[in-house]
Amino acid sequence: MFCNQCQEAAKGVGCTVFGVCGKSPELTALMDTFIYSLIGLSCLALEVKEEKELVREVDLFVTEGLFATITNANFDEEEFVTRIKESIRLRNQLKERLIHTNLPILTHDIVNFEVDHKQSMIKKALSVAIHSTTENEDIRSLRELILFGLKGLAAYTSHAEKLGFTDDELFNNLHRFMATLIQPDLDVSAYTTLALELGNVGVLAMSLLDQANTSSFRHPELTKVNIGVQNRPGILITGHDLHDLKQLLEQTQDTGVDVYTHSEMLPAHYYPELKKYPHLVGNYGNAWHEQTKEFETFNGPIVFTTNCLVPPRQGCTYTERVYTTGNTGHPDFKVIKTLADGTKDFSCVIEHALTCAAPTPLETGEIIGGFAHHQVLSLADSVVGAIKEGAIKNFVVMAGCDGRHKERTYYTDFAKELPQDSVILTAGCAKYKYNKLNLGDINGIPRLLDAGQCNDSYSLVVIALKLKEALGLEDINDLPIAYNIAWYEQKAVIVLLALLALGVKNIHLGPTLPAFLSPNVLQVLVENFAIGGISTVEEDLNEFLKA
Ligand code: FS2
Ligand code: SF4
Repeated sequence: MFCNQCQEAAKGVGCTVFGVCGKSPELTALMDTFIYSLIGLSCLALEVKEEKELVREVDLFVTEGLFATITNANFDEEEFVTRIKESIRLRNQLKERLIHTNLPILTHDIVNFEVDHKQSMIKKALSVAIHSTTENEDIRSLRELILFGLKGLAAYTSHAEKLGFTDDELFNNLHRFMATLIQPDLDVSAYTTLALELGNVGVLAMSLLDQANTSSFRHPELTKVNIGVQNRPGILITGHDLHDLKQLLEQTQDTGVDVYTHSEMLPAHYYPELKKYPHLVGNYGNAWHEQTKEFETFNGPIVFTTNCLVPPRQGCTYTERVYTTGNTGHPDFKVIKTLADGTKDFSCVIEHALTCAAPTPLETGEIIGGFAHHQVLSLADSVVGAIKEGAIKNFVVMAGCDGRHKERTYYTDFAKELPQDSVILTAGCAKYKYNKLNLGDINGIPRLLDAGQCNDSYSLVVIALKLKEALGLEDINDLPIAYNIAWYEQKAVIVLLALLALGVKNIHLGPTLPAFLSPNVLQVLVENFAIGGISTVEEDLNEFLKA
């Protein structure tokens, strides 16, 4: 196997024996063959434009398929066997529509290969995995950058679609960029341009998702979230899918069961249309990688709506309490299927919860969040006033992901050591490294402004653009904002490309730089965008802060 898509890639190069995340060589191979089949589908979808219904089915299949291959989303080999078969069925349908043409793609292996059983699917990966498609390490690096960015793009597109928001331009671009991954005539310069262009599509996806979330649940607002527990049985919901949470909240009303959020589901508490449910009682625990400890003490059932899922360890007591839905999966966990009308029936989870004890408390108190663009802009006068009078000297965007690596304590230390006149803008599960530090406020403005999930990094850009306007600056890079971003999986890749597309420079990525960036590709990013890694807290504070 070879996989280098996340920050945990073994030895900073790639996992070759077994995934640090728990992905087996067989699962990796199935995902590789599946992605190959999806690229073929995208190539055909670009040609079959007049068959609108069929193409929309393919749009969604490719989107959901890419999402399922994101780190820590799905560990179920049989799920990928089923999806590869479905991909070939759809491929043959699309080919039927093109039978009267002599398009070159129709003779390509990518739309003709046959794999009818699991072993042949695994074998096929040896020659088609994205990492083995070229000897040129820079082209390989750029193809990986684009593929991993597309996975993040697919996740955001999928979330928006679940709430009824789609954009043909997004799907067309998804297929267009997928098709570039097998083009033999694209050189390093063409792929570099494409990678940066993909960032613009990322902005479009994040903006659509922002619109979907805020139209469905209204604008996030300043909210105090309880981190203690109540005495009734509870269901813990994790991942990023707010649509699933909404359905769970409706179905648990008046059942005697409380709902708690875990990890990236925390920002659900900030939305008026979700926080209005009195039985959405609090946030339990911390970031995703703490789940192996925290699920033990939660006592009730747990619902995974998206990544990050950690495979259960031997001897753990919670396996029979875990349910997955959507693109997440693990052979040891039960599945909540999507019904024909697109809804989900959580009644078995609710019945299960009623047989369980209430959660064991982990901590007490409250955390504050809800500082997405609408809420922050309503405070714009105070914020601009504080900047002008020098009370706020710096903002530091510390968005992104949390992870298991010990060196991530850097982010806790960085937050602690920041001067008192600095404000952290955060989004994503990275916040758990410092969101319980009680960092205080500046003239009533909290020193930690949490905009929401990783996809709400878009909110931080909106805030930056508005501040630029309010302060009469020419360039977004003239703002007193430093970017110290922690990354882990592929949604962070599309967020990074989106920030670059918006012209943001001097982004620092940590705790380590992506293993899939070749030295030459990294050099291009350094020269054009001054991208860098991190060093010690002391050195970085000196280097990053402008004033
Ligand atoms: Fe955190 Fe995991 Fe949010 Fe990432 S829960 S690292 O998928 O998307 O961030
Ligand atoms: Fe390794 Fe990350 Fe790939 Fe898992 S997703 S196999 S940890 S590089």
